[in-house]
Amino acid sequence: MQLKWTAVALAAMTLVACGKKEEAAAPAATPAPTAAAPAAAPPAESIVVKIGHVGPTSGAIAHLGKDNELGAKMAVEDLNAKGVKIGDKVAKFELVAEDDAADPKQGTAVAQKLVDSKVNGVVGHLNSGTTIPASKLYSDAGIPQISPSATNPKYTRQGFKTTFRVVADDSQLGGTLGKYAVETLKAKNVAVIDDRTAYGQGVAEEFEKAAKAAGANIVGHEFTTDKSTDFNAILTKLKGEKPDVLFFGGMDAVGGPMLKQVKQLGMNVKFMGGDGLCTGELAKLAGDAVGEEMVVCAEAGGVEGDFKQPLEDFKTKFKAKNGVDVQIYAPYVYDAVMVLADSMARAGSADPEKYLPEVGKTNYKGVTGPIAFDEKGDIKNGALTLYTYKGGQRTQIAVVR
Ligand code: ABU
Repeated sequence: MQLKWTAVALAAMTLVACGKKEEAAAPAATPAPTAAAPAAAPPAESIVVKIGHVGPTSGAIAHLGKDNELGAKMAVEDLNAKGVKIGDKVAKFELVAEDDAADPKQGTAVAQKLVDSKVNGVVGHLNSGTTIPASKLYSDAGIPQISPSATNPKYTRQGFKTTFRVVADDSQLGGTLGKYAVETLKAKNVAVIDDRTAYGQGVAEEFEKAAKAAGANIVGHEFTTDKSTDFNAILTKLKGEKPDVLFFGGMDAVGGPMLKQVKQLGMNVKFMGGDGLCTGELAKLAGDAVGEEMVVCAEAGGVEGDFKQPLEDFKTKFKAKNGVDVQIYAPYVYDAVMVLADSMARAGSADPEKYLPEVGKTNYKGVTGPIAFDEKGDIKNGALTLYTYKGGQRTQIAVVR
């Protein structure tokens, strides 16, 4: 029986279930036997389903890793509260959370740990630089992996059957932002900086390609690292080229301090970036330098119409439960866990070999919108949400496809 997971997830969140009616097979309460009624069937046998989650919960982007991990924790709690049957057994979901510190070596070390502990599926990692090398280990072990945030296209283009992604990729992010810089912001001269990570370099190259194709001059492309704090030399060099737009390929932990130095140098630019920049934390990291509509960035997902309310409700519940706002990808992590559970329920098995084919057939309405995968494992018809910052708050500009 195919469980309708919109109902499962959203009922657990006391949300409207988007028209889905079928009930999850929650374990029934066992009534006491009476003289008039025969004894009820014994409670169904249970199985433990281990969901591995990996993100950087230490280091400069720990705020993002923790955001992701909290999304996974909420999904597991909601699944257990609802009660889910896989085959004829009641599933008890367990979260096995690991920290990769956004470091590729630590990423493969913890991936091997998850493989050795025989997790049934993995959600993660957060960074492309950790997700791509780790994906080989999960693929060799036949364990389905869904990344909620790694956007480098290579992740799903390695020929592995086990790799899936619930967000758009860097070609969409960089491509859309490049076009937006020229067509909407009317940029003529564009400068680029990237942090040389799999994500930062990839998204910056896609941005540059699209901006150039739309007619912009690329007046400079400089490089930094994901640990740098002083950007004066490269910013001074780029300032001399008088760019209208400065695009940064990298994460908020570097982008925030960079933005402060852009302001100190008196550079008159729109500061653009991909999803790694586009977090709630950026306003804190950059302080006043985040400016009023000076930053334009994009999240690699987006909802419209009837799908807006479930996402808003998720964010409200997240805040109430965890005392902090969603940074960016917690709802995508939540949905990725639900997609694994949905696939197991449809397969009637949590054995990775048995349920992996069902992941590819996913047709799930989550809190981040409809989720189905193409032949590579990428989300079909992925959206982006463009944001700016006003009054220190991340503020939506538009959802684009
Ligand atoms: N997509 C931005 C953050 C994660 C990554 O792809 O490295």
